Amino acid sequence: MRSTAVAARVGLVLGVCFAICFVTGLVSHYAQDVAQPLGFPTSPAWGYRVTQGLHVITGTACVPLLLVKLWTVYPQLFRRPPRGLRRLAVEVAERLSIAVLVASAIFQLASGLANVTGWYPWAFSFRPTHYALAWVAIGSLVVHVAVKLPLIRSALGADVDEGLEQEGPPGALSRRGLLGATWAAAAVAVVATAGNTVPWLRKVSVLATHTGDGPQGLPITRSAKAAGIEPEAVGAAYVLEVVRGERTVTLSREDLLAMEQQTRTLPIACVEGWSGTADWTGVRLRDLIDLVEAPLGSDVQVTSLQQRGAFSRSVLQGGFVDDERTTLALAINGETLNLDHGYPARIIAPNRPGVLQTKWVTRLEVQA
Ligand SMILES: Nc1nc2c(c(=O)[nH]1)N[C@H]1C(S)=C(S)[C@@H](COP(=O)(O)O)O[C@H]1N2
Ligand SMILES: [Mo]
Repeated sequence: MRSTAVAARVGLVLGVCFAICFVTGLVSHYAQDVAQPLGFPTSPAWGYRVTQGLHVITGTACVPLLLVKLWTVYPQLFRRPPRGLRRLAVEVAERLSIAVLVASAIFQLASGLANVTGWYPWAFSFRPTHYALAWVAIGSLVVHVAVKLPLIRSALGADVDEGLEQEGPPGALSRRGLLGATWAAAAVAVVATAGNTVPWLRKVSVLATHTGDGPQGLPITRSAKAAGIEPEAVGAAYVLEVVRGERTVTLSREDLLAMEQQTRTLPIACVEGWSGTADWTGVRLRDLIDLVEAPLGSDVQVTSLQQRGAFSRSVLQGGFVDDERTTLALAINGETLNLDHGYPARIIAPNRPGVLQTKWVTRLEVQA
C-alpha cells in the first residue's frame, strides 16, 4: 500500500490541485492589490466568482489527498541515511526540501481552511502570509517533482499492482481500493462544502458555512453591529459626499433615490469562498462622479461609515468606475437594502472580490 505506485498517483492529482490553487490564488491576490500596474478586468462579471470558488474547492480537495499522500510516504523519513559523504549530503538536501514542502503545504491548507470558516486564530495578517507561503509551497513542489521525475514516470507508466510481492489476505484493502477511497474522500470533501458557491449543491453541502441564509437571501460576512455602525449614522443624518479636489457634492438618501436608477444582476463573491447572485438597484457610479466632472479613467476612493478595519475603505480603479454596471446600490432583489447588507448604500461592481464591495458608503473621493 505504501508504494511508489500509490504515492505517484495521489501525488499527480494533488499536484494538479496545488497548481490550480496557486494560479487562482495569484488572481485573487492581484484583484485585491491597490497598486495594480494593469487594471483588473471588469468582465466577465462572474470571473472572480469562478476563480475564487475553484481556489477554495481545490484547496478543500487537497486536505484528504495530502493526508493520504503523507501516510503513503512517511516511513521514508525514518529510513537509515546512506553512507558516504556525497550521498549523505544529497539525502539531507532532499529531506530538507521535502520538510519545506510538507510544512508549507500544511500551513496553506490549514490557514486556508480556517479562513473559509471565518476563523482567524492567529496574529499575522492572512493575505500576505498565505501569498508568501504559496510561493514557498509551489517552489518546493517544483523541486520535489524534478527530483522524483524518473520515479514518477516509471510508476505512472506501470500497473498499480506492479512490484507487489504477495497478495494481501482475503478482504484486505488493495492499492486500487485505497486509491478509490482517496478519490471518494476528496469528492465528499468537495460536495460537503461547494454549496458555498455552487447553488445546486446548497442542500447537500452539510459542511458549507454560507449557503444563502442571511437577510434577503444572501449571506453576510460582517454585520452592521460587528462593524460598529451606529443607528444615528444611517438615519436622517446620513449623507453621501462626492468629492473631487476642492469640490464636494452632498447627497441625502432621498437625493440618491431621486436620481436615475439601474438594476443589475451581479454576483458577490467573498474571498472566503462563498458567493451568490442578486439584483442590485441603485445609482450608476459614473453618474455620481459626473456630478464633480471626474475625467474618464479616474480612480475613486470609497469610504464607509465603519470607523475601523481594513474593509472600511476601498479603491475603485478607473476600469471599475467607468463600467456601466458598477452601482451604488440602494436596494437588493427589489427591497430596500438590509442594514447588514450595507444600508443606506453599498458598492457593487462586476468581477470584484467581495472584500472590496464596500458597505455603508458615505464618501466617494475622486483620486487626483
Ligand atoms: N464597510 C464594510 N464593507 C464590507 C465588509 C466590511 O466588513 N465592512 N465586508 C466585505 C466582505 S468581506 C464581503 S464578502 C461583502 C459581503 O457583502 P454582504 O455582507 O452584503 O453579503 O461585503 C464587503 N463589504
Ligand atoms: Mo468577504
